[in-house]
Amino acid sequence: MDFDNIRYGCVDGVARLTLHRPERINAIDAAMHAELRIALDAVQADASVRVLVLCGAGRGFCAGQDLADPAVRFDPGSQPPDLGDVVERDYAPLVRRLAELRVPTLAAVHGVAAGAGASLALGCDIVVASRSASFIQAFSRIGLVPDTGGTWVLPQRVGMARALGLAMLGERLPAPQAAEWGLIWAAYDDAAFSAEVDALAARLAASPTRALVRTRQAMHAAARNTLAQQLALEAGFMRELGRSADYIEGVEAFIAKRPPRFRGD
Ligand code: LHQ
Repeated sequence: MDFDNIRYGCVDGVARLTLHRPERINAIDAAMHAELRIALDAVQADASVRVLVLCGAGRGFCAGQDLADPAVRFDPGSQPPDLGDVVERDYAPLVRRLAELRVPTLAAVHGVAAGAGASLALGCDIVVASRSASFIQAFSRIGLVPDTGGTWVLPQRVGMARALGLAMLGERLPAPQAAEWGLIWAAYDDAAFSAEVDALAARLAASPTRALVRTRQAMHAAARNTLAQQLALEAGFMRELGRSADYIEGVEAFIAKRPPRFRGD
C-alpha cells in the first residue's frame, strides 16, 4: 500500500505500521490520521495479520500532534481552533480502534514519544522501548491536558502520584524508569532493540490471537466492572474460547509435550 505519512506492510502475520514524517519526529496531522485509518482498516480486513507493530521512522517514535497543522493553530483573523473537534474526529477514534483491534498490538518506541505520541504508544497492548527512549507528557507545556487516552492509562499504570507528576511537570521519563514504574513492558538495550521487537512480534503472531484480544477486552472492562460483573465476563469469554481451535490445539500440544501451532481461531 502506498502512503505519504506512514508505511504499512505485513510479513508472516506481522503487520508493521511505521509513522513516517521523520523531519518532524513523526508529528501527526490530519493527513496522517487519514492514512492511519486506511491502514487499520487493512489490519481488520486481512485475516493473515496476527499482530500489529507500531513504530516510528527516523530518530524518534512520535512528537504528538503536529503543532504547525492549521487545524490546531490560532489564526488572529478567525475563531480559535476547536481542539475538541480534532480529538473527537481523529484521536479518540484512533484510540478506540486500537483498543478494539482484532489482533494484539505492540508499540516499539525509540527516541522520543511525546504528547499524543506517548498516548498512542501507551494505547497498544504491549509497549517496549529502547533504553535511550523517553516518554514526555508534553501537553502541560503548551496548556493542554493529556489526551488520546492518556488520563485513563497513566493513573492505571503508574498510580495517581506519578501520573499527576508526569502530566503536570511534563518532564522527560527515560524508558528504563518507565519500565520500572510499570508504564511499559520492557526497555531493551539499543543495540538489541530491533531484534527484540522482531522476536516479540513473531511470538505474538504465533499466539492464540482471539484469546489475547479477549484478555485485553477483559482487562479494559475491569476498570468499570464490579467483581461479580467481571467474573461473569470471564466465564463468557472462557465459554467462547473453550470451543476454539486454538484451545483444542493448546491442550493437545501440552499433552503430547510438543510446541502448539496456533492458527488464531
Ligand atoms: C514538530 C513537533 C510537533 C510540529 C517536533 N509539531 N513539529 C491533540 C489534538 C489537538 C491539538 C493539540 O494536541 C493534541 C495532542 C498533543 O499531542 S499535544 C502535544 C504536542 N506535542 C508537543 O508539544 C511536543 C513538541 N515537540 C517537542 O517538544 C520536541 O520537539 C521533542 C521533545 C519532541 C523533541 O525535541 P528535540 O529532539 O530537541 O527535537 P526538535 O524540537 O529539534 O524537533 C525536530 C523537528 O521536529 C523540529 O523542526 P525543525 O524544522 O526545527 O528541524 C521541530 O519543530 C519539529 N517538531 N515536534 N509536535
